Amino acid sequence: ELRYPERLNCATELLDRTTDRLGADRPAFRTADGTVWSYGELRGHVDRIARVLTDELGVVPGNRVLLRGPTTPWLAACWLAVLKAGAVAVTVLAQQRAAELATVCEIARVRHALCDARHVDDLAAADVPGLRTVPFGGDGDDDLVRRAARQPDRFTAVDTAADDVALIAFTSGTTGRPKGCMHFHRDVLAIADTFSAHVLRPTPDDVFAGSPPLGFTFGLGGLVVFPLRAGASALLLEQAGPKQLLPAIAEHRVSVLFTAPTAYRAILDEVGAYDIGSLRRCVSAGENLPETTWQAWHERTGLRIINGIGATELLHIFISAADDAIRPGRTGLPVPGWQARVVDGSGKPVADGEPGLLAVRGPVGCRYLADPRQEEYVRDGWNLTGDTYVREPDGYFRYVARADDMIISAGYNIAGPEVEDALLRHPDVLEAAVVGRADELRGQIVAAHVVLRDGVPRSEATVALLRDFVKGELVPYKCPREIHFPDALPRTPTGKLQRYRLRMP
Ligand code: 3SK
Repeated sequence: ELRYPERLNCATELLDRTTDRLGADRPAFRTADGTVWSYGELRGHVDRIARVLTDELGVVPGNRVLLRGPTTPWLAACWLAVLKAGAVAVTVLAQQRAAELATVCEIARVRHALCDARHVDDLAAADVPGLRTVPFGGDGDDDLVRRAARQPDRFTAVDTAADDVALIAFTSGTTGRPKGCMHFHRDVLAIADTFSAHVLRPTPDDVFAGSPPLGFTFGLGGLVVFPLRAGASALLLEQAGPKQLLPAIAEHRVSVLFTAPTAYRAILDEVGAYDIGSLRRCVSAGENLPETTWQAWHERTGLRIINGIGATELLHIFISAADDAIRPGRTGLPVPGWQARVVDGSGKPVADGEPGLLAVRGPVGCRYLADPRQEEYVRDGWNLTGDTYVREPDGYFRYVARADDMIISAGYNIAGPEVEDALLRHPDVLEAAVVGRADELRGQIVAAHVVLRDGVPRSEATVALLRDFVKGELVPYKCPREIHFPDALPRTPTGKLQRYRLRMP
């Protein structure tokens, strides 16, 4: 069981304790252009920003401060400074637009925003009453970086309680009004002391990098919390698409990679052209990792992807496995410190091998900010993630589908991801999403949306080829009755597939 002192400031633990333990000269953050911030420099920036917050902007403990921008050391420094000042960081994505920002500010009662100077327009357009926005990284005299440079470089962190709120992370899911998930100072350390400590087991020499942005807790954990807790460094990439990842890994000797299954597939064909010998950990989360993708990556690189399931509600990954414990096609085992089971609609555990709802509990729990959906997510102390899973007799957890993504066709239950995995085994298929579409006769039919590799014709012949292929892989009732060939699949800014858009007629 994790034990933390009653008084705890997670930013002090991540930054000051690590600096005191390992020395101020070690690298903390790197950027693509070769800039390196040591732990000592990072601490100086963070303390000066914290002083601007408290002494110039009048931020007091408990105030909510919005943070918005691409993945940069300045954004990460602002996050740490807000926490050191005892305020609450409200994280959003740089891509989120005015209407969504206005909703987030209203729900979280945000009065201050620290925003990358290149992204202030949408925030201004959100027209939040009473919001004071301070840009950073611009050339104005009121820019946060300039203001901070005029401050002394030491700030004594506010004496927060371990269960004071540190972070409000928003999840919009794939549709619906955004929900703010409140997380305590101790929760931030708990994700490092469970998933990172037990599965990644990082050392101070590790270099972390990846594609999820800091406004998504997958990225915040993987690129800030885990490296700082371990005294390691992180390469913070503003552009972290498939084109940038491989050259960045090669040039900066990245050893721990965080990205999503789509990115692993997208970089597969290019991977042989780069020296990625520095990589020792490849983490995949944010979406189901098909076994086909795991095998293809393993064949090309010799590396075993660490699969994981996490949630904004629970901050980070709670089921996973590393090294010899990895089973391709399975998510893994509950991370030490976490418990997981599969239950029916009334919360009763189902037998191993039977599909049901995933229920988890551990050091971090879901706490929606003023949202009645809390009662649906947490039942009897267990968090219901909305995923259908099977616990196999050996204790491993296997993903089936999102609970509301099961397709029921002519009385058969069909899991879209199983059909997607079958389609992905065909060499012409780059991406696949399988959903149920309403049908008078069968209730639903299986509809596949397939992104083809360059040069493959979008023709009836390809439809027939893929249908025959799936029939050879799966029982025929799972074969898609419809196959569409879009240019790309609809995704949220964090890369999650928006299946509801595919279900629309
Ligand atoms: O939403 C997710 O899938 C996720 C995965 C890993 C860590 C955090 C999150 C929110």
